[in-house]
Amino acid sequence: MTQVKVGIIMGSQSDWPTMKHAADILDELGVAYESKIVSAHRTPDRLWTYGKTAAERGLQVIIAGAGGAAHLPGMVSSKTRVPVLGVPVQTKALSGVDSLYSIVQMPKGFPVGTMAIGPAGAANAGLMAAAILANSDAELAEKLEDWRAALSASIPEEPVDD
Ligand code: RP5
Repeated sequence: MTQVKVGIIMGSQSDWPTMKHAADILDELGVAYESKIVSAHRTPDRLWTYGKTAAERGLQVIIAGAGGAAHLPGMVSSKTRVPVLGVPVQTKALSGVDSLYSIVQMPKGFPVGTMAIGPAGAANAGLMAAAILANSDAELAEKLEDWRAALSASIPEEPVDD
C-alpha cells in the first residue's frame, strides 16, 4: 500500500474547488495524498485528532486551506511538527484578505508557510509540498524539474493579439 505523505485538509466542502488545485498538482506528480474536511470551528475534535496523529501516520506535509476566520492552518500547526502550508481561500465578503490575515501572522514558535490567496496559492502549495518531499526522493525531484521546465517552455516569447 502506498504511504500517504501529504494531507490536504480544508474547513468546508466549499473550499474544495480551491483546494482541488493542490490535489491536481500532486496527481500530476504522482504524490500520494489524502483530502479531508477538518474544521477548526465546526469539528474541533477532528482537528485535534488529525494534528495529534499526523506525524505517527507518516504525513510529511500538511496543506491546510480555509476562508474567513481561517484558523485551521495555525491550529493544526500548534498540534503537529509536520510542516503546514496554509492556503487562504478567497471569500465573497472580503476577497480572501480576511483569510490571508487569519493565516499569515502566526506567533513565534508555530509556523505556517502561507501561500497566495485562492487557486494559485493552492496549486503552489501542491508544488511546495512536492518540493519538500523531493529533497529525499530523486524520482520525484526529476518529475518536478520536468514539470517546471515544461511550464517555462509553454510561455511564448512574444505576446499576440486576442
Ligand atoms: C471556513 O468558513 C471554511 O474554510 C470556508 O472557507 C468558510 C465558509 O464555509 P461554509 O459556510 O461555506 O461551509 O471555516
